[in-house]
Amino acid sequence: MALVISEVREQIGTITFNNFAKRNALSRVFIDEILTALDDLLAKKTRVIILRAPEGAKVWSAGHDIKELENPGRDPLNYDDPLENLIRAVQRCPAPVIAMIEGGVWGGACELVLVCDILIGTHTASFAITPARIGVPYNSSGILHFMNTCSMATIKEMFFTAQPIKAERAERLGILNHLVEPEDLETFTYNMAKQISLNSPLSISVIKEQLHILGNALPLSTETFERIQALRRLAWDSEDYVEGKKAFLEKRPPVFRGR
Ligand code: LCV
Repeated sequence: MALVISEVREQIGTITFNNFAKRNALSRVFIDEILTALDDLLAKKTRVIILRAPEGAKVWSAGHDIKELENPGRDPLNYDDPLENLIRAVQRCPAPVIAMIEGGVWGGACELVLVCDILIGTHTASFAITPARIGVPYNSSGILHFMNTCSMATIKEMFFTAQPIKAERAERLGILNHLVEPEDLETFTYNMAKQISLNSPLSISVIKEQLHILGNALPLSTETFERIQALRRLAWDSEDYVEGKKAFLEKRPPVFRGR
């Protein structure tokens, strides 16, 4: 069964996640299908791309497929991780990508929607970033994506509590561009997509890439980068990461010992 449904209407592409059994957990196979759909839509000169879960979804995406996380002792969010590839593909996509959100957005999926260009959701949308629930370190480019959206205090609360931010607060915090009624979600989203599709795609793609370049323009010395890697190794080498992954697979709360 296809894990994504892709369609085009008046130069507006829609990729619908269709992996409910795993709550749209972003596995390698699922991500490959999303990337193929993205390429196919761009080949068809689509001017706007919408990422969505099926109407009325309780879960937009459960985030990284925990079963596929690297084993403890290795970087679980390394540059070549499939989810990192998807995040970069969305950032580099010349067409604006709109995240149309109903339901919970978990873990790496929260970063995925933050790198989308516009977020439109209903009151069922929520946003949780969860490495602390699994005992993994997040990666620096990912943290920078949060820093480009929210205040440091909001980011610390999200990462430290690993608890969902509800839609109303997410709109106040600038995570959601628009919070709309469920019955208005499609019309509102497609009207905005239509407005964008009538503007200059070249101008939009250049401005999008300028924002991507300037948003990532945070100079780091090599020593600072190496210090960050050493810090991250403390977490991905920890017993806590072993426990976090094991607890998820055993469907029980983790017991972290801080080592
Ligand atoms: C694999 C899953 C998943 C899943 N992976 O349904 O950001 S970081 O650093 O943390 C990064 C590493 C990351 O993104 O980690 C993943 C973070 N995600 C989460 O912590 C969410 C974990 N999932 C849940 O809390 C629940 O599944 C939610 C609340 C999303 C949905 O709950 P619900 O009761 O509707 P189940 O939990 O029963 O899940 C249905 C099936 O989907 C699998 C889960 O193992 C189950 O599979 P089985 O039917 O084979 O048991 N599943 C859910 N999330 N992230 N698999």
